[in-house]
Amino acid sequence: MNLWRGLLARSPDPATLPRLWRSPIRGPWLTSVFGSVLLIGIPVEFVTGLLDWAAYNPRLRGNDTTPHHGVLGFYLFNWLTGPTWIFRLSQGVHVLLGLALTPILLAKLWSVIPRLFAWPPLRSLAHLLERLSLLLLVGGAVFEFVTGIMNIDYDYGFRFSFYDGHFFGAWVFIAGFAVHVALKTPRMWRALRSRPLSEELRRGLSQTVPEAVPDGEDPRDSLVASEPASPTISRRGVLALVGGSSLGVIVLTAGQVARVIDPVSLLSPRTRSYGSGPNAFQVNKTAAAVGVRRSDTGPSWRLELVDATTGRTTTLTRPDLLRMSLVTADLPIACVEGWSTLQRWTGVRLVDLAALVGVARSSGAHVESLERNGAFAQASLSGSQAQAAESMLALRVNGADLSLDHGYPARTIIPAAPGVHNTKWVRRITFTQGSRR
Ligand SMILES: Nc1nc2c(c(=O)[nH]1)N[C@H]1C(S)=C(S)[C@@H](COP(=O)(O)O)O[C@H]1N2
Ligand SMILES: [Mo]
Repeated sequence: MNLWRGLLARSPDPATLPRLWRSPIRGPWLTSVFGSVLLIGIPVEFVTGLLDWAAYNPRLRGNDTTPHHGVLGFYLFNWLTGPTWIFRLSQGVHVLLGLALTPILLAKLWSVIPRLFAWPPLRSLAHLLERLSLLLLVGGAVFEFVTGIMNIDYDYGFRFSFYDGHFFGAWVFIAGFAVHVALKTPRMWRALRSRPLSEELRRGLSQTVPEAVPDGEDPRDSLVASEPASPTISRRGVLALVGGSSLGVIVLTAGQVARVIDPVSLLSPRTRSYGSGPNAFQVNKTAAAVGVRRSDTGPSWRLELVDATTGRTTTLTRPDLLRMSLVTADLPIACVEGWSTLQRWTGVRLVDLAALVGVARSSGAHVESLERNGAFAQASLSGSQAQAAESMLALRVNGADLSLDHGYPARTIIPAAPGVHNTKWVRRITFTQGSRR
């Protein structure tokens, strides 16, 4: 109690704080405009994020990079094998929208910053709970945006797994978000109705005056500055600035998702050149980076096929594989880091490989790489992925042999799956027998 009284006694002169935050355009209306965009955008981020996580098939052996997810895995379902662009879409939306929302999130935080320093910090139990939800909300938002952007940027500067952090962070963030929405939506509607957007867009700098403090609101609790400075930018100017930043981010980043506007994709770390020719497209990890040697992939390379139930095993050389009936399909690689690419792959169907060890209906497959320790050196596939007509062990791309960096001698290509399921430098595939009816 003494400590509390001491803190209150030390509280800064109430007259000095408002002077720090004097922008005349701060107010419930501006905050609500940014808030309404986030109100739509954040749930889309949450849903596409959960879909992306389901796409990893975290229940299958070796795929679960997020242990102890417990009840949070309640919604998991078998990821789709078509349409083939579906993961490209959900992942692309997640990354692009997340980047586009970043300037809006920053603007929203700027617009409420005086409230984050409100004094005294705690007044009642209800007030305490609201501040706690704000901690989850603001902390969660900043954490999710920072880890997401770092991941897109190849920058794994944090000590924990990106999957674990981004996944658990999303649940913390959405909890704070839900409380915040429940508390603030009525106020948001009122504020939005107080100044129609069309009218506001007609007001230039000279007509930019502070908002009125809403009826019944203590001026000390208001977003409206108590001692506003004269305006240096109109509200429509701020909206243009923030909206323009979002559009700019989309234009500069879309290249790595769609590769339609390569030369301007300045923000995309993956649009560096990969030379020319059939194998000139993104490489996630090079053979050298993961210690796969050319000698392991030469004539001595063998593909091992195993029936997990009977233990039956077959080995094949690359010429053996090339003599089998081959399929060609245009399939994307869509990486969680936000880039995707569509290429023409040629290889042997996984169903034909399963048949070689006597598995007519596989309920799953486990694919292992020559690579020894990497997190993506193996992947488990669901039954529907193992049986999909387009799932293949690719040997060639765009009419040429795979390059070493794209997985020579052979790699899996799974329709509609996240990039990590397209294991490079495959050495063994173990099929599980499906239950016979
Ligand atoms: N053995 C092995 N396979 C792998 C990876 C890896 O690091 N090692 N990376 C995966 C990831 S995350 C992606 S997005 C794709 C990228 O394929 P690419 O490098 O041919 O474009 O390969 C997948 N297959
Ligand atoms: Mo990836």
